[in-house]
Amino acid sequence: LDRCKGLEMDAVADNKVFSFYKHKLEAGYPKDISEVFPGIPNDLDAAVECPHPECANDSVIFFKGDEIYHYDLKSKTVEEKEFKSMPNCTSAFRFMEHYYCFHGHMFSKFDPKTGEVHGKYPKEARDYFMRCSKFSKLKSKVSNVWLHTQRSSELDLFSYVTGHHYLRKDDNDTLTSDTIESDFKELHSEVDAAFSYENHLYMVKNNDLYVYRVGEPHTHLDGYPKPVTEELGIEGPIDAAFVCEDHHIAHIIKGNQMYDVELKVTPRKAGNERPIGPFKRVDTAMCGPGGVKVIIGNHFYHFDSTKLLSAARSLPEQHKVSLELFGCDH
Ligand SMILES: *[C@@H]1O[C@H](CO)[C@@H](O)[C@H](O)[C@H]1NC(C)=O
Ligand SMILES: *[C@@H]1O[C@H](CO)[C@@H](O)[C@H](O)[C@H]1NC(C)=O
Ligand SMILES: CC(=O)N[C@H]1CO[C@H](CO)[C@@H](O)[C@@H]1O
Repeated sequence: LDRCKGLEMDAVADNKVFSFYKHKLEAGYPKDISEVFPGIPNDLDAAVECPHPECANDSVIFFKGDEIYHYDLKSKTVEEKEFKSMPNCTSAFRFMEHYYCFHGHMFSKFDPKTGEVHGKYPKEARDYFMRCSKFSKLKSKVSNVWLHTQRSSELDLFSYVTGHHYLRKDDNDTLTSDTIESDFKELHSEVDAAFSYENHLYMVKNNDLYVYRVGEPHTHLDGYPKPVTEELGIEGPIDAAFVCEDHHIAHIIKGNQMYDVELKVTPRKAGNERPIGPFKRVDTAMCGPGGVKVIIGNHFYHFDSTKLLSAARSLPEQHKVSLELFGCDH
C-alpha cells in the first residue's frame, strides 16, 4: 500500500515504511511504522492520503481489519474511527477527490471524514475502472443518449445506450456500464428515444412512454407506460428526443423532421415541424450547455442551437463519439 505526493511515495509493508523519491529509496529507510507513524499498528491492509480540506487536516487514513485510523501528519496524532457502513478494505484509493475502498473485486465510494457510503455500493470494480476496454466491447451502434437536465457541474452527465447495455458518464467522469434490464426493468431492452426533464427520465419505445424518477435506483412511475400519442401528441416510434437547458420544450426527431412539444402545456402536442438540416435520419441527439449533438453511428455533429441545426445546409465537422465524448484514445 502506498501514498504518493508528487515525486515522493511512501509504501508500507508488514511493520516497515519505505519512502521513495523519484523511484529511489530514501536514506535511512525502511523505518518502523511506529517511528514514522507513531500510534499506527503493524500489518496494515490499506492506506490512503487525505489532504486538507477533504480531511480536516492533512492526514493519512490507515485500514486494518475493521479498524480505521486517521493520522494527522502535522500534529502526529491518531484518531481511531469506526466507519460503520464500510466493509474491510484490502486497498484504498483516492481519485479526483473521491475515495474508494476495494474489497475483493468490489469497491465502495466513501466519505473520508465520516466513512459513510452513499448510493448503491459495493459495485463491481471491473465495470468501472476499465473504461475504454468496456467501451470497445460495446462497439455496437449507439441507439440512445440522454442528458440529465439537473446537472451538478458543467460536465455532461449522460447515458449512452448500445443494444442491451448502457454506459453512464457521471460523477466527475466516472464511466459505468449496466444493462437496461437491471436498471429499467419495465423496458427490458433498448428504447427508441429518451430525454430527461425535471429529474425524470422519459423513455420512448414504439408508441409507449415510460417515465422514471431519477435516483438510486430509478423508480418507474405508476400508471406508465402510456401511449406517446396521448402524452406527447406525436405518433411513435420516434428516433430521438431531447430537452435543452432551462427550456420546457422536448425536441423530437422523427425521420427527417423535427418537432417541438411544450412540456408544461396539456394536452401536449407536437408543433413547429421543420427539417433536421442536412440529415435524412439520426440515431439520437442530445442537448447541453454548448448546444446540440446529433449522433449517427459512432460519430456526432455539433450545432450551437436547434435553430442552427434545422437551418444547416451542409454537414459540419464530424467528431468521434469514443474519442470526444468518452475520452478514449481509439
Ligand atoms: C487539526 O489540527 C489542529 C492544529 O494542529 C488541531 O487542533 C485539530 O484538532 C486537528 N483536527 C483534527 C480533526 O485532527
Ligand atoms: C473485518 O475485520 C475484522 C477484524 O478487524 C474481522 O473480525 C472481520 O471478520 C472482518 N470482516 C470481514 C467481512 O472480513
Ligand atoms: C457529481 C460530482 O461528484 N461532482 C463533483 C466533481 O468534483 C467537484 C470538485 O472536484 C465537486 O465539487 C463536485 O461535487
